[in-house]
Amino acid sequence: MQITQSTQLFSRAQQRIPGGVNSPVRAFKSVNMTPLFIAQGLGSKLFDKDGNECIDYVGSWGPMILGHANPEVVRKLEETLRNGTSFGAPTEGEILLAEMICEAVPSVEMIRLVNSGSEAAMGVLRVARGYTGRDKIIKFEGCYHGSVDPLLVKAGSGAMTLGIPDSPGVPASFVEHTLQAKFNDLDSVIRLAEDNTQDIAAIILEPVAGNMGMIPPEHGFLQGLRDLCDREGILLIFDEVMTGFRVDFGGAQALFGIVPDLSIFGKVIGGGLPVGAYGGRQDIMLQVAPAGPVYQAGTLSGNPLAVTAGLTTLEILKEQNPYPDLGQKTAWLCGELASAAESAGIQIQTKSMGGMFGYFFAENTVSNFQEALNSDTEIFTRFFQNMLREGIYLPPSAFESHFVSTAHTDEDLEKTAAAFRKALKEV
Ligand code: KE4
Repeated sequence: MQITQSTQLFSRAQQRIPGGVNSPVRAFKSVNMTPLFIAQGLGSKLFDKDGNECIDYVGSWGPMILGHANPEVVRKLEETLRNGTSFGAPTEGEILLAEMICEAVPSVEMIRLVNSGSEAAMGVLRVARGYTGRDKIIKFEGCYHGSVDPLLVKAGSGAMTLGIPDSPGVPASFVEHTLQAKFNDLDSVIRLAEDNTQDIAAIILEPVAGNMGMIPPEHGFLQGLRDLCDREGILLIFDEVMTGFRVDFGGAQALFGIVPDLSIFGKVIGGGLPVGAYGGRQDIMLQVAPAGPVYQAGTLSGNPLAVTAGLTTLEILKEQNPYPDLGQKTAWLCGELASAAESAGIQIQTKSMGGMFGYFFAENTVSNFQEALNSDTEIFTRFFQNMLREGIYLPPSAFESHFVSTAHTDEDLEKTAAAFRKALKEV
C-alpha cells in the first residue's frame, strides 16, 4: 500500500496541528503507523490521497450508519445550503429533529441540541446537578463521555489508547466530585452510594461500553443501577452518543428495557455533521435556560445543515428499519473473525450488537476496564496493520468499537472475512 501523499501531508500537518490531527485517536499512534489522509468517502469505502481504496469500519467513529455520501442526505444538504447555513435563530428543522428523537426514545420528553457529544455531556451533568442540588457524579472506569474535564478520569477511547486516561490540565478540584466505579460491578456502585448518601447527583454510563473496546452490560447490571437510583434519588444518565440509533432505533435503552432519567446523543443524530443532544424527563429539562436557571448555550447549536443531515438520516432509518439486517451482517462478521482466529490458534473474544462490534485478543470474556487493559494489544497492532494492507480500514485502536453501515455489501463482508483469515495467519 503506497502512502506517499498521506505521509507528506502528515509531516506538514504536524507543523501547525498538535500531533497532526484534530482528534488524537486519528493519529494511528497506538498502531505504530502514520494516518491515511482521506480524499473521499463513498458508501462503505474510503479513498485516501494516494488513491488507495478501503472498506471502512470506522464510519467516522459511528455517525455514518448509512455509509458515506448517502445520496438522499447529500440532496437534502444541497437544498438547505442554498437557503443559508446558519442564522443564530430558531428554525423548523430543529423542532422536527427534536420531535423525531423524542418519538424514537420515549424517556426523552424534551431535548436540547448542541454541537458534539462532549457538549452534550457537559450540559447533562450541569442540569443533573442543578436539578438535584447535589455535586457528586459516578462514572465508570473505561467509559468515555467526551473531552469533558469532570469526566476525563480513567476515561476510555483516545485517552485510554494513548495511556492518558487521567489528562494533565484537569485541576484536582474539577474531579473531586467525580467518583469511579467498575463497569459490570454493581457492588462497586452501591458502596460509593452508601459512602456518599444524599450527595450523588447522577450515575452516567455508556449502557454498552464502546470506548474500552466493546463491553455489553452483564445481566442485571443496568436494572441494578436503575433500582439504586430510585432508592437514593440519584439520576440515571445513559450516554447513547455511540449506541443511540446504532444498536436500535430506540438506542440501548430500548434493547435492554431500562428507562434512564436523562440521555445524551451524538454521532448518528448528526448524520456526519456536528450534532449532539441531551434530553430526558420534562421536569428536569425545564431547568435548562431559558426555561429555567441552568445555563447552556451555543452559536451553532441546531445548525440548519447539521440538523438536515441528522434528520434525513433518522428519517431513512425509521423508514427502512435496517437494524435486523445490520445485526445479522455484524454477527456474521464476528463469527468469521472468531473462526479465523481459531484456525490461526489465536485467542479472541468477539461481541456484536446491532451495527457495532468489537473484539479483544484475550483468553476469557472481557467485562471491565482492567480486563480490557490486559488484552493483547501487540497482536491487535499487527492485526490492524495486516488488515489495512488488505484494504480493510479498522479503528486504529484496541479500545474502540467497529461499525457496519447499510452500505456494506455482502461482497464487502466476504472480502473482510477473507482478510481476517489472511491477517490472522500472518499475525
Ligand atoms: P464527541 O465530543 O467526540 O462528539 O463525543 C464524545 C463521546 C461521548 N460519548 C461517547 C459514548 C463517545 O463514544 C464519544 C466519542 N467517541 C469517540 C470514539 N469512540 C470519538 C472519536 C474521537 O475522539 O475522535
